[in-house]
Amino acid sequence: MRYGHFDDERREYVIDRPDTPLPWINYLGTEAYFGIVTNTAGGYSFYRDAKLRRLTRYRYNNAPFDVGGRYLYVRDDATGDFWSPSWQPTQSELDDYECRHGLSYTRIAARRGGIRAETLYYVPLGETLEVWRVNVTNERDTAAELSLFSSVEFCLWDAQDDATNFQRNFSTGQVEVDGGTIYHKTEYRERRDHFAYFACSEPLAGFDTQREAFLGPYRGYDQPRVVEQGAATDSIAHGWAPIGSHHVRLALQPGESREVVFVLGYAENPRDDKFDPPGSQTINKRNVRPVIERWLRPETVADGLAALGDYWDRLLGGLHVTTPDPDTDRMVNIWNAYQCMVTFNLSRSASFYESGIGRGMGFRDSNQDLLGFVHMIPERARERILDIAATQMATGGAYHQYQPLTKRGNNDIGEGFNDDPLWLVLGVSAYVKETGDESILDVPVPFDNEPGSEQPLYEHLRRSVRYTQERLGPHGLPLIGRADWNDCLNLNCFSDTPGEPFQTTENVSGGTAESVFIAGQFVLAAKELAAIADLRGLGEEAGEYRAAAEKMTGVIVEHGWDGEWFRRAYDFHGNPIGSGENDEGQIFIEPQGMCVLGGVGLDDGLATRALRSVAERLATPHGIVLQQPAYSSYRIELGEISSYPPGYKENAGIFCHTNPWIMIAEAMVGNGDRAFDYYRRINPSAREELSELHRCEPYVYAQMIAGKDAPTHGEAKNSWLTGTAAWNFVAITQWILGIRPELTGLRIEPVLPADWPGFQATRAFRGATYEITVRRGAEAGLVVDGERLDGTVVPAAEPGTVLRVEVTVG
Ligand code: BGC
Ligand code: IFM
Repeated sequence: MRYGHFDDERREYVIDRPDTPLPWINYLGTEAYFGIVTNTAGGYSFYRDAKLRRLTRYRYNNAPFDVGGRYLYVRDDATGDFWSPSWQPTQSELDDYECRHGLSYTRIAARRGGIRAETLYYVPLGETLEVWRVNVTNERDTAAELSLFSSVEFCLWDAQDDATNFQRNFSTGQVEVDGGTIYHKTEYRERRDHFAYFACSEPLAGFDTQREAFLGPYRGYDQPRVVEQGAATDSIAHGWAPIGSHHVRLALQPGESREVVFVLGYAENPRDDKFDPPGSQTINKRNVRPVIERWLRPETVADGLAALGDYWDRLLGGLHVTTPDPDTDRMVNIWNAYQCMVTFNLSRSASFYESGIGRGMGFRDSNQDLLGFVHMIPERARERILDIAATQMATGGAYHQYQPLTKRGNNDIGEGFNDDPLWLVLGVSAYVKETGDESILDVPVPFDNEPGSEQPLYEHLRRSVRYTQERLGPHGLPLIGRADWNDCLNLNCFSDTPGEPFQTTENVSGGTAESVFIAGQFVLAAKELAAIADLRGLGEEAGEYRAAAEKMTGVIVEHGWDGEWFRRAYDFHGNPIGSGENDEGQIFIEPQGMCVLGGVGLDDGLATRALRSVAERLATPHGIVLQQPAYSSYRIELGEISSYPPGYKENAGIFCHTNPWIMIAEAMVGNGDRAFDYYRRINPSAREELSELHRCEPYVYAQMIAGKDAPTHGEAKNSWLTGTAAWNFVAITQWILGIRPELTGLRIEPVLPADWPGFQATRAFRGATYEITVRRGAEAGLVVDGERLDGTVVPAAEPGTVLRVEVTVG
């Protein structure tokens, strides 16, 4: 069953009933000001940092899940009937409802009793504000006297403090209302130099800024007293819960429409120019007033929306494919690319599953997000790489996370996830392959943001690789530390008293447990760095990296091979994990993917055997589970992985991030059928028909789908902010369709399903455009502008050129 459909022409997903199984969300904002918006106008907004600069409030773990947001109320002043044109929060019966989630905008339209209201929400490029454009139409054959009420609930900036520190916060709230604009200025008088504003294009019949006055005692947003009574109270918040609500009266003739614009924004004033007049308690509005006036004008709003469309045309224009599979096309051309951009912007901070008050930007996560994004905005990828690298330590180790606002390593999490540093090599390598910009390698970047410690970025990469080499365990495999990619595989839990294992934060990163996954990742990263070293004329050094990769490959084959698949790890006691010797957790997906990605097992048949084991033991119709058999009970020597019930998350869930590694590995061994089959199993668009089971949005990947051991097998969770987005994009575009940037040019080496006759693609690469046609033929070959080339790499062309590339695959 579906809850909507794709409108590919308009690049929208159209939801046609409001009661989706879970909130189906979208993101507003592309640069600094962001908002989450659900299909019922729920969600919240923030400036740069979802934790520290939260504009609007969200109450966590609420029931229903999706409550609190950018709510409007339409009231028929003749009858007193009022309703929400986004269904929530009044849940009034609607004659019509439609939500269109587009690229960085959402449009929600509804009709009741002959009145239609359509609201467009978006954040204009280059601004720190969001626009709500409401069109109210009287479709009756009689005149209508209506009231329109807006509402937002302000967050007192630090979202964590806002949700907990009531003894203080109930007394700090402050607002100002000036010329119909509501200014939220809590703590502006002392520790803050920023404020929020909420403005309306129409003359007001009234306003409210105190929640209690707007809602009335013991009422929620589903029945605000002010709306019920049809009259605002002009309340001014002193403490308690500042809100913003405008009351506009609309008299509409039959067929008449009225456009009302609301603008919610964020502004900062220089510290020495906060007040007007200086020394008063009144916000200086000189800078912000013209911005507000401009964005309240309908022409500006229309132009801003068009500019946003152009922006997405530009971003998505770099890769366009036409294949025999519409689900592939719409994910590659629109939604997967869009999700990559969103994950790049937000890392893992704010979604309906990430609270925005939890984690910062992940070192590991952001490097992987780059892989799906670098072809769209290379400049921002460059900037991100330099930010991430500056949080690396001189040892080569890395803070696991950093705060986006300060760009500083997050001490709460610290280091010791021993895979972290190697992701930097893979991220930088992807950037250089895409752009050809070697100059980034020479940029001086500090360690731990310490001024004076700057070294060229290339030196950071060296230290990343050395970090692994200096931390090898008893078998010569890399030490795992606190965990590797699998955060929940915590193998350094040991006991001082034999038979009584326990875990402390001191011992988790100090132990001797080893990771076959990191070993595979090391082989991959060392080979990538060797190629970069060659590029820099450091042939000898390149040779050392290749030798190190070869040596580690030998160690993997000797100690990491279990007979039919790659082992996962060795625990603190030296016992293998992910081995036929284990009673549970005999085979894990991660090393089967990552070792093959590193090239391990390609020439001796191990890769093929490992992949056959994946197909036999881990694959399900809903995707490939992380391991089997699931852990049936908690085991302290394995840590958090065994704390999840079987079938969920790292304990044998379908952890979608890992599936593309297997797709890539299958493509590497030439199995296009299996690669594409795995791709389709988790492609959200291909799962649209299963929406009742899948439950998450059909237009973006979720982190996890419940595995076969779970009673809810096939149900997705944690949509949007996941490395799944970038890796699936890489798997389908670079390995199955085979259009792969390399240091020397654009490789085109498709590994297609047998029943595909071919496909077409347009790919921008280093300023040139490649018009690619792939066909089946008896003899494989590559023809560029009529000339046959050896191999499968098209050398980088002059910027501005258009190349016609014809590829024949066997
Ligand atoms: C786990 C969390 C853990 C997080 C850290 C998640 O996959 O479920 O428990 O804290 O990773 O990144
Ligand atoms: O690899 C991690 C990621 O960094 C955060 N989410 C979970 C993944 C697997 O544990």
